[in-house]
Amino acid sequence: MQPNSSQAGGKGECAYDVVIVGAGFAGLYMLHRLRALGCSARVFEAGGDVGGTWYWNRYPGARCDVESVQYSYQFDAALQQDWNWSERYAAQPELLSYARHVADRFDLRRDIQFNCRVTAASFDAALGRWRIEADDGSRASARFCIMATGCLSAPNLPAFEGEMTFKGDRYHTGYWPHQGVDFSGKRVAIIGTGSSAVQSIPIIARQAEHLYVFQRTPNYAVPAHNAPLDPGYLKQVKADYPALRQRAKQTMTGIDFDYSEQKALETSPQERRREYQRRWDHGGLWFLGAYQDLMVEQEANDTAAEFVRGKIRDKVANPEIAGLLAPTNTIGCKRLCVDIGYYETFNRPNVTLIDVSAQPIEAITPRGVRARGAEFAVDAIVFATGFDAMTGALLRIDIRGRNGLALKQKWSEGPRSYLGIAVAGFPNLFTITGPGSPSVLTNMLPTIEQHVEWIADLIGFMRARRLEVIEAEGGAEDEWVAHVGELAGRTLRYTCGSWYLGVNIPGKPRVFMPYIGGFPKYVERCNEVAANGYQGFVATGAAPAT
Ligand code: NA7
Repeated sequence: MQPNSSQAGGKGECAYDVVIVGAGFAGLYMLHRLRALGCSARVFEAGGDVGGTWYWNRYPGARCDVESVQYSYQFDAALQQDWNWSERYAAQPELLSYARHVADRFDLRRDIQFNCRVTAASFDAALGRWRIEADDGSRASARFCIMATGCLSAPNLPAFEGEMTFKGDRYHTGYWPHQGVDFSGKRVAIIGTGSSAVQSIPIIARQAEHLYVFQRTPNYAVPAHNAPLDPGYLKQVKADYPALRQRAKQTMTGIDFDYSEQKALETSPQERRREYQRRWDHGGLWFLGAYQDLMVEQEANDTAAEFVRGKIRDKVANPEIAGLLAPTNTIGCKRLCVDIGYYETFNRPNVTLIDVSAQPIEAITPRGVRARGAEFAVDAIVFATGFDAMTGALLRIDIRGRNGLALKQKWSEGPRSYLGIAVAGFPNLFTITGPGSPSVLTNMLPTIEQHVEWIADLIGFMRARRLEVIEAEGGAEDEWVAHVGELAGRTLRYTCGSWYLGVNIPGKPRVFMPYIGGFPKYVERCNEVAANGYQGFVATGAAPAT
């Protein structure tokens, strides 16, 4: 079906069945599925190419923390068989090549408009269509608007006094220069010690003359044991792919892990130590699968946390620095980091750790960073300060539903969504991996695929019945929001100042945003809703002809 430039919109406005915002892994697959339905679709992408997260996050050491063979699409068996991952955890350039390969393989680029940031989307109730505006002057209208804007795509730049006075170079890990940065011979400050910092610090430290790490909260990291993928292993995975993907779908995280059914508190200290060591030697997020009570019982969690603190003390030569690097909060409450030589980096003579937990950074000065009463003169500052997670990318767009209701207003006390996919008052708008869905607590690729397929099925259902407008019911939304909140309150993930709770952004409502009930339960619920004729939605047909 071809877009029509005069159909429903004003001058210069193209009309489509669907507009998709974002050409990351979600937007790419959504476009592919919609084409199969015969829909006309246009993707608007702020970046200059496909890839989303992996287009922007080019900081040194950026790589996925889920093994590549699982952090990949499964919708196309031939793609899955043809693509060869080179490392256990793919680095950003390889992930970006993969996204590009998918775009080319399925001829997706012709429906994607690059370098075009969507600034506004509003629902025209009279026409039953969305009107979309972008910063390059593009205008479009569409029956459906699908937000594939990512969960960690709106960089967080905290306000530091004097920040603009700094005379050197400034970088944010989530907005890294495409040509890369050479820190050789430079004095560098890095602010933050989350996943992005944990990945980049060892590499920047090897280049820089001196690296100053400003740490507000220490983080737990488990070793990646990254390595090139052995062709024999890859062959074995490919032969087992259908079964592997099925097994993964049965786990809480959507990752084919060995999750223990045992409880830490019912296991002897010697046995526990053996199990933690086994998982430490294996590497990666698998560590937290050691016992099923780790994220529910603080006492159980303490045993895993203490094991990791012991490893930090073993790795870091200076006991005072080891003490500062050792977290005291719940392990897994903030996102567990997967590292390559992070703690060992603090044994280098050219790395200084500055604890800003009790006294915040005082200011950025023309020469560097002032903290703890001293000025640290540097040539460059790296802000590894994370993202306005889950809601940030959506709320940076002026999204308006029925009667001009702004999403920002609707979500002023925290995000409200039915299944993390649809919002009452915002008909025909869908969010892929939105707040209220498992998203960031799971392997993003299968989670994205499940959302894309569910939304495509819904659109197919509507087209088959000549339905024009569908909207989540307020009651269904309320019930879902309450369910998501109730589940979150039962876990230890609720106990620390994480971005899952919005604590990293001043003024953001403290709401645990992702659905924590696990991938299988979530999928079951989505399937039930669909099987019951999209229960919790109201659909109407015969909107005025467009
Ligand atoms: P994160 O995990 O949100 O980390 C941001 C870091 O920046 C974290 O250590 C913060 O400390 C620190 N931060 C933020 N603001 C400040 C100020 N004002 N002063 C000092 N330090 C500050 O973001 P990442 O990019 O590392 O990772 C995001 C996700 O991407 C990650 O979870 C993976 O899923 C992939 P805090 O902990 O808030 O005290």
